[in-house]
Amino acid sequence: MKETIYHELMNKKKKGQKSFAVLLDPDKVNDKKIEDLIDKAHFAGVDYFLVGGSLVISNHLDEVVQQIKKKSAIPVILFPGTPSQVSKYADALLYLSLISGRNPELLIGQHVISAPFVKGSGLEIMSTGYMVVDGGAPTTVSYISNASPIPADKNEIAVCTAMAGEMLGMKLIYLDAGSGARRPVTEEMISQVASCIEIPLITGGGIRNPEKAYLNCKAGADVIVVGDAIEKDSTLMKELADAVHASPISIGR
Ligand code: 1GP
Repeated sequence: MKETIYHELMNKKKKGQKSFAVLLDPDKVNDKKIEDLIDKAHFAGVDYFLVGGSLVISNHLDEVVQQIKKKSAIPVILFPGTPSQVSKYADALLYLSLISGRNPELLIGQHVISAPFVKGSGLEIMSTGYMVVDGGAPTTVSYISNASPIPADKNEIAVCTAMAGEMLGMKLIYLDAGSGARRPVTEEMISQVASCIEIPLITGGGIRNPEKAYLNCKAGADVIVVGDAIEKDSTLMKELADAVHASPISIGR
């Protein structure tokens, strides 16, 4: 199985380099918007595009991915809300298991059904322990997943969940407060989780400004994902990317 992007993420982690990923929801972009986002992403030095959404209502995932690939060398990583969100034109897939929830379908059930299809896609598959943290309001992901998020102040639950995910063989942990979260995951939770795992840590959900992106990196996040804030104001992309790339190696790690 391919491991190109994962090797890159691990190498960056060893060197303390942080990555900035822009999340595109295929339901919320059109051709013109994608072109604009790609131009801005090149200018900003964005490391990855994540493509996906909790609900993909439209049917143009392939077209969105192909359009990005035609114009850009920035790797495209799928972040699927459902198993059908697979496009062979992407570079990699976050193979998510919702380890913060207790919904067996999202832990393993849907994976069993889609396994031959996913394997046949030829994508680089990165198994990801997906952890949803309470972001202050019900988000699409918590509603769709029918699973309670980890309470925002229960750092120890987040730590134990991430540790279990790593020991089960997951290659990445994604701490997510959900798209447009009122309250993003706290630096305290990020720092505690990061100090207990050796695999790369992705954080997202409600990150709206460069300061928060920077602080998350300082707390130990390896990849910062922003979707909603950039959808509302794409000029933020450069400042966010600069903040992530300027982040120091997190203390003690
Ligand atoms: C959502 O982590 C992602 O699953 C990104 O969140 O859209 O709030 O930036 P935002």
